[in-house]
Amino acid sequence: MPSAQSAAERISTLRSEIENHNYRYYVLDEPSIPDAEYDRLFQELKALEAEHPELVSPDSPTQRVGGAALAAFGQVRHELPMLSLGNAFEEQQLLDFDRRVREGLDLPGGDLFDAGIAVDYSCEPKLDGLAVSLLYEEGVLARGATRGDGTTGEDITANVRTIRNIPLKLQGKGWPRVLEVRGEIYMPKAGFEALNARQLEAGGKTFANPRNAAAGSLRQLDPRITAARPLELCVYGVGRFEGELPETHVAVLHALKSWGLPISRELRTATGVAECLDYYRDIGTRRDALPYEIDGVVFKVDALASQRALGFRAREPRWAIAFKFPAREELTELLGVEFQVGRTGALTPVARLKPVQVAGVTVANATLHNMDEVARLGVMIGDTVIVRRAGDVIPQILGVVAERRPPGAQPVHIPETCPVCGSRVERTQLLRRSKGRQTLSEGAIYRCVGRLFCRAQLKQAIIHFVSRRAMDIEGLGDKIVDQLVEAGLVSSPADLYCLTFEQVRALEGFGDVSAGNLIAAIEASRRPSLARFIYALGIPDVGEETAKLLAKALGSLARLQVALPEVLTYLPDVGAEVAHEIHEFFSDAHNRSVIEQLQARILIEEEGALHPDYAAIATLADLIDKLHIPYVARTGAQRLADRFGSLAAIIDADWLDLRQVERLNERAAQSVREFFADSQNAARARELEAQLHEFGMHWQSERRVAQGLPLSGQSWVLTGTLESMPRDDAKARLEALGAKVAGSVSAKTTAVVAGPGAGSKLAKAQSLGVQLLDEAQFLARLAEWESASRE
Ligand code: D41
Repeated sequence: MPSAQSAAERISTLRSEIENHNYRYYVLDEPSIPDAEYDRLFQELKALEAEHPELVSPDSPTQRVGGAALAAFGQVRHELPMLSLGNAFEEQQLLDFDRRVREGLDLPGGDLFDAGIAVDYSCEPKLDGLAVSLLYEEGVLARGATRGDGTTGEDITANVRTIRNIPLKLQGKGWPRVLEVRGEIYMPKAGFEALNARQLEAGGKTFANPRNAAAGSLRQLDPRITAARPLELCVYGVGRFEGELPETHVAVLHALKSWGLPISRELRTATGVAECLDYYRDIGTRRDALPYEIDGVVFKVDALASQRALGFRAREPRWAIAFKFPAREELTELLGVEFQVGRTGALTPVARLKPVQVAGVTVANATLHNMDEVARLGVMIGDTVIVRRAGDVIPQILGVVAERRPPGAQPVHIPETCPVCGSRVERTQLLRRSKGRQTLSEGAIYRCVGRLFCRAQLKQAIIHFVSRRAMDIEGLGDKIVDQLVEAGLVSSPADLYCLTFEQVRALEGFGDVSAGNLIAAIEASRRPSLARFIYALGIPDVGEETAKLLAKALGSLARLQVALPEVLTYLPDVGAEVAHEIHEFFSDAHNRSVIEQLQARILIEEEGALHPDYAAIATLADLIDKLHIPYVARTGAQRLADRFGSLAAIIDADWLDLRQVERLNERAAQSVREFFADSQNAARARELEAQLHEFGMHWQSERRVAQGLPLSGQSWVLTGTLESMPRDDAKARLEALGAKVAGSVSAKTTAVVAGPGAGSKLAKAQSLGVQLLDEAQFLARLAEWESASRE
């Protein structure tokens, strides 16, 4: 037990160590210790502070989790007003700015090619967030405030304390005794995506863009909410200070960085306006790749003496200007909604817009994703909507301007019949599980039931079937697929293999050579691997990775075709929904007949045998669990398995036997009895057991996977970029330790390694509470396990 004295010393050491690691991590971007080590220091500090509450101080790193909620924000008067920034939207406006600067400084003139006497400018990206002021007194964060109207803002001290890259104490020495810094609080793109995914999952409101998300997160009266939001600070200037600072803007920012404050990694100096333009263009080309949203760049006269000489006009400094990028969001009118039919028959609502220029491109269509999205946006035909176009992605509708809804606005309805083939449109069912029971609920996706009778689905199915990663029929592009279908030559993928040279030759645009090439390419695709073939079938939710897994695990198409959905879920990475889709696909008579025709015309290369990795992994408890007996969860299933040892014994068990199962409650016991009293259920259970046997997936009392390797039986997911090694290497190293590396996150996932740029998988892992590791933590663990397994 440390004495109060030594506890105080240790607390102080821990705090400065942690602050120092934060600085290396957030400001220098050079993590100095593995995250696991950081966590240990942090936990030790927390424990010590819990023992000695009198030693807790607001600048302790443990205080970032957010304290008590406020009733309202206080007001803060900025002693030095927070100025606004003038804007330039065109090159000429920037040249005019530079001319005014030089005139103001009495420098001889020049032009774009002859700079005259060029001015040094600092260049920074213009972050799209919220301007704030942070006050450090004696190096300790004393107050945080929003910019407000520039004169008065709101006191958000409790909230800014929760932001990880804001130092609670300044590092190093030489900082002014009083130092007010100014910067932008923003939400990085990845954090924004993850937050929205989380909000959606939790039924909360989503944010239209990272800026709104940052504003909404900062304006929380409860700092614990802010603490859970991925906000960051970037400092771009200094307000009030008492002490010494360097004499140029860039040098000031570097000094701030040395004191632990985060500044832009893109900060540069430019000599003359021509170099400013180079900077603008360079950042413009990298805009999409930056991890945060920017809406332009900011140029500032670098010499502070020149800044003072230039002064301000109204509330704008004469020495700074924002050169904006073209806006990515514009307003326009929603003229109508059409429905596109995809490969699986899913109807996608597509917005028809009054054409509008967005970032230099005319936008007339935008995706609305699905009917849930339509409902979430609350969008009606006739509405004024906010459209966004970024990079190459399909334009999106972000929201509706409610005040501008015209009187005649019409709701968006899903059509009752397919707009392409006239078949019925059905709402998809989602599998859900609650209280151990599997139920179907209404999904957001509507599908045309026409399958390959629907031309839209047929064309998409064939485009997918012939694609490079599927059957890889070279030269069979979308346009030719269209021609083949329209000419009535192809009404299923199987028909491709009956095409003749003469039929192709007769199509518009074909000659002897091209027709011959196409026939040869089709010919060359007649011996696909099982994995390619499964992928080519285009089963909903079965991507390339899942197809490979199914091929490897089951070894034959025949086995896949008859596999019960429960049996499929024994495979890693195959969840109940995917299993359901596979089963549905092969239950469809038309699909079966197309496959039969295909099998007569091509030769699928099958392994035949079941892969040993996937055999003998089932346990009796797993099997019982998969029966989804109401009120019997995984632990209940385990207890039944332990007590009875075989499925037959459980089916035959009477009430007394069941009541004797330790710690199985009465309701569960009752439910088991009722379940097996239904002969269909009993038959289904026996069928499942028989199929597992047939497939060689015998259960054992203990999971065989518990043997040997440190990660046996674990399922890992890698997402985002890894900086220290290619992803394939990481995968190989995990596999060498016995883990499986899966392509998607599920409740079965052991851990997710998330690098920069991680998006939906990270969000899913967070929502499922799956263990998350960053690269540093991952590397540390890998090293531990690898050395353990060498011993
Ligand atoms: O990144 C920004 N959003 C940014 C904003 C920046 N890099 N520099 C800025 N510099 C200033 C002056 C020149 C007035 C110190 C700013 C802003 N102002 C600003 N942000 C919001 C209002 C003004």
